[in-house]
Amino acid sequence: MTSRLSPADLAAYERDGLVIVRGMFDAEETELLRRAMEQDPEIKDHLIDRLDGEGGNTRIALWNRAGDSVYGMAARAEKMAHTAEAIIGAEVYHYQSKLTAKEPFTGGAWEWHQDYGYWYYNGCLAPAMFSCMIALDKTTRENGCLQLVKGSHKLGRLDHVPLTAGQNEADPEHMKHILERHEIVYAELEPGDALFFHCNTLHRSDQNRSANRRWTLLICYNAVWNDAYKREDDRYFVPLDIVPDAAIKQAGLRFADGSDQEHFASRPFVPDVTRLKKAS
Ligand SMILES: O=C(O)CCC(=O)C(=O)O
Repeated sequence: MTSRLSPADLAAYERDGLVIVRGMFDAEETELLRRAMEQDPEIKDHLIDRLDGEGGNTRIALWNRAGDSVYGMAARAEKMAHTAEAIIGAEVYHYQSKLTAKEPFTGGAWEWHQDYGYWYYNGCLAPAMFSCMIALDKTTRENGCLQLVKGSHKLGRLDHVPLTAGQNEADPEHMKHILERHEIVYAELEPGDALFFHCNTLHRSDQNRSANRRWTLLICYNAVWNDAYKREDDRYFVPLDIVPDAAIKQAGLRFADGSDQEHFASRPFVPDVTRLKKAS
């Protein structure tokens, strides 16, 4: 096992629902990932504008399979896969990857939500899932770094309500009380740092009003035993072909090959959270 989490890191993750690993990707690996996100024609072709309803915009690209590109290798590398297995305590598969690109001055905000507030609707029965946010640029309070509510993964899955066409938010009434009782952590990261956070950890981010770009790559894993029961959402179990860490640098600036091995998505998944109310 080449998990990058020490027993103390794992204990912190269990307690707080988040942990940061500094330098998860070294300078060369981070540069390859950054340039791939900037230059890969498949990423460019699948960029979607995610408007925040307040004039801001995050450009996102989403894909569901870890392929042979350099960013596929990052998701398949032993250091990521074994860290994921240590967090989940079982075999994992790649659930989704996402570029969230906040440009200077215009980058959009994200309101408080849990990823499991969305993923539950993909047919994953348990919150045995998490995200890893890899900083491609320095992330700061000024350029809209991720904010997380420490320990909120222990609150369970909250109700989410519609906010904009592309965004649901955690029940604002509960949020008011949660924020009175819990600390907010600002995930200020250097390029190559990785933030691991539980799928029930509440998180949000501010608009980027600064002159500095804030691009991050999110790689998400699910427990194999928690495979989505829905097949139409394209995030069901496909074995994770784990590769040595060296495969990232060996891939160099290898882009997607155009065969859609990655299963790029054409739109974000935003569940109709009013559905159950309508049915009753
Ligand atoms: O990139 C960000 O600031 C937020 C991303 C996020 O919350 C998500 O993808 O669920």
